Amino acid sequence: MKMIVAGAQIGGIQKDEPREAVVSRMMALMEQAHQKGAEFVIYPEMTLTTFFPRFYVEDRAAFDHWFETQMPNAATQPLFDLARRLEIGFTFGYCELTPEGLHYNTSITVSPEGEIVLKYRKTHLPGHTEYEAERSHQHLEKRYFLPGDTGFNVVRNQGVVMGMAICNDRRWPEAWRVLGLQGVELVTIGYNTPSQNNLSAEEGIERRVYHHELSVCAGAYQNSTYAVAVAKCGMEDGNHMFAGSIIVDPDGYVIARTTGEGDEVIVAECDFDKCAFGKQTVFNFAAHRRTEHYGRITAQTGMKIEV
Ligand code: CDV
Repeated sequence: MKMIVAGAQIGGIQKDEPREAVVSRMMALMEQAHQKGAEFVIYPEMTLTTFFPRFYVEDRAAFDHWFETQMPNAATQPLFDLARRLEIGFTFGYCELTPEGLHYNTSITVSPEGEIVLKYRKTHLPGHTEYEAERSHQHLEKRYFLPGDTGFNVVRNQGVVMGMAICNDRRWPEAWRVLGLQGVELVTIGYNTPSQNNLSAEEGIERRVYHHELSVCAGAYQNSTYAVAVAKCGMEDGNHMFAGSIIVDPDGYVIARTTGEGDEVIVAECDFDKCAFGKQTVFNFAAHRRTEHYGRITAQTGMKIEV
């Protein structure tokens, strides 16, 4: 089973950029992906807005305008329509405000028929809840979002077992393994990673990009799955986020990568039959996993030094 998949990297989205303008950019990228033969397109985390958790606001409701109460909605419907016309499936991230008033950092997978076939709400929220004066940059995801309540699920879409993770999730092997245990063949990940967001002068952009790539390649290899990680990047409201969008094969090799920091499409032909080899050999979970020794993974959150 072969399919060309596309990563649609998006350059910075400024505070006052309307959803409609962003959706036009997404549609232009989808057209390009289609011209390259792609049947599935992956967009970044929080594709529709600026990465507002870099800003502090006392009354968090003042930021509700960055959330979607419906999906699709008037602004995004043209993207859904185009995808249906081109017979393309896609996934993108947005900020979700539920009818119950709950806020999530969310991603959806949409079939070529325009149906939302899977929703995922970000599990691992980085950063902090309150303004921290000693920090050079704020990262307030914990203030504006609840930890996701969906867990990591998969769906068979276009013949492929697909699952989603969002940004910081890619650094957690637990997320990958939960998807791997469900036979995932394509993990899609959108991200917004600031090039600078703490006080460590030593952690330059090069090291950050390396850790990003290391995490995605390891996750793909250790679960014998394709993975596509796609950035929103470049300068946003005066802040830089790194690019580095990649498509990775089940051996953990990068098979396509972006070269710039703006809107850009990358494609790769994925032969999903290649996922079977690792799943049947080194990572044959049924044959080799030893769950009797993994209790701490779910019983304990933080590190405990007992010696
Ligand atoms: N949006 C994110 O989750 N960003 C984090 C940063 C803050 C480290 C990431 O893991 O890329």
